[in-house]
Amino acid sequence: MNSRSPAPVPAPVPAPVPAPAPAPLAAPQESAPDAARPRPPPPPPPAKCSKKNKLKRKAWHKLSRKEKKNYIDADLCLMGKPATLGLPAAANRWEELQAIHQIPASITHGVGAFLPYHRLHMHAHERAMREECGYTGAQPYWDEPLDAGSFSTSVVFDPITGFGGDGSGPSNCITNGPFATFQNNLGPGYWTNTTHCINRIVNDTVSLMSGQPYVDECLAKPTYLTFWPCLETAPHIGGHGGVGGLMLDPIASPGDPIFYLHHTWLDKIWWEWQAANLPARLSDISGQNTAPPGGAFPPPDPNALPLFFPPLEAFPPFPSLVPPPGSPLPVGDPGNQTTLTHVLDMLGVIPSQTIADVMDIGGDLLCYEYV
Ligand SMILES: [Cu+2]
Repeated sequence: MNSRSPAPVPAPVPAPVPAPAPAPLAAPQESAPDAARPRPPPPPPPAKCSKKNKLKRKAWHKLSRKEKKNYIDADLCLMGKPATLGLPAAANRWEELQAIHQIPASITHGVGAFLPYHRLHMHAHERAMREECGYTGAQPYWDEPLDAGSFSTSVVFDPITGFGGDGSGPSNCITNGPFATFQNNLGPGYWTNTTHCINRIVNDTVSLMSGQPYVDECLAKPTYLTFWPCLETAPHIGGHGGVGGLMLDPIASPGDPIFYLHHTWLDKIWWEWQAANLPARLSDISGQNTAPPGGAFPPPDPNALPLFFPPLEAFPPFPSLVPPPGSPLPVGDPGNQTTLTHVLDMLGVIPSQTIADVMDIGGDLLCYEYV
């Protein structure tokens, strides 16, 4: 199903000219013809995903203290690693993962690629932690219905074992926990990119939209075309608006490490929906590639459960979802219909993939399960 190659493959090397017998004093390396240069080793064959090697993604509240610490240490490790890709304002590896959300935000929200894009983004984060910071666990998720209506007392905000608590003071900066001193260089919004703290304005009322009735409403939808806008509305806004502050910035929200727990939760719901009708839902993708005018979120369904929209004045006004003129934007699909061949551009942070590559979480690319 991987019609695109997942990783840059070295260009084919011309057939080597029969080499002369090894000479004791070879010509200096730089003057050797290309064909005579040592070849890079071929990339290892992709590991086959099996029940045994699937990463087990667990709920945050079920992790041991040690597992929580390992996860947070891996985030801190990424924050301490230099950036190498030249993405605007990204000063460390962790912010490169934020930049791949910020730069294409207008074509990854309010569109059919919303869920596939965020699935791959979660994988990019999990993979960076494991491959670059020695993390051996999987990406955990926030089981949000447990805390719906009472985010302020959630274990995720524990200052010792979690991500630190609510913000305070004029800028609503968080004041405790492992990220209290982190200075984030991206956002707010597009390209404004000023250095700021991680801030939060926890809102228990808005967090009601993370409740089980909203999840169940979405799980009952018959098609991706109705499921995805449902999920992007209440459960999605419940997490972003319930935490508030940076998390409520639709463009730069991965500046708060909680983002990854929230979007992994949404990914779990999507997988639950897919798993309820396999294999049909491994290829059910649809939607538009351009967000509707007026914002990323689809209009609320008048027959749906009540929506508690976050107080927009609690954060500097949302930047327009339209990126500044001249911004380079990757193109996912020709035309305005989201298809399986839609390219999810990771801007070099990890290899880009197609939507087809991420439809199955138990495929060779992703290879994880929710437990
Ligand atoms: Cu997003």
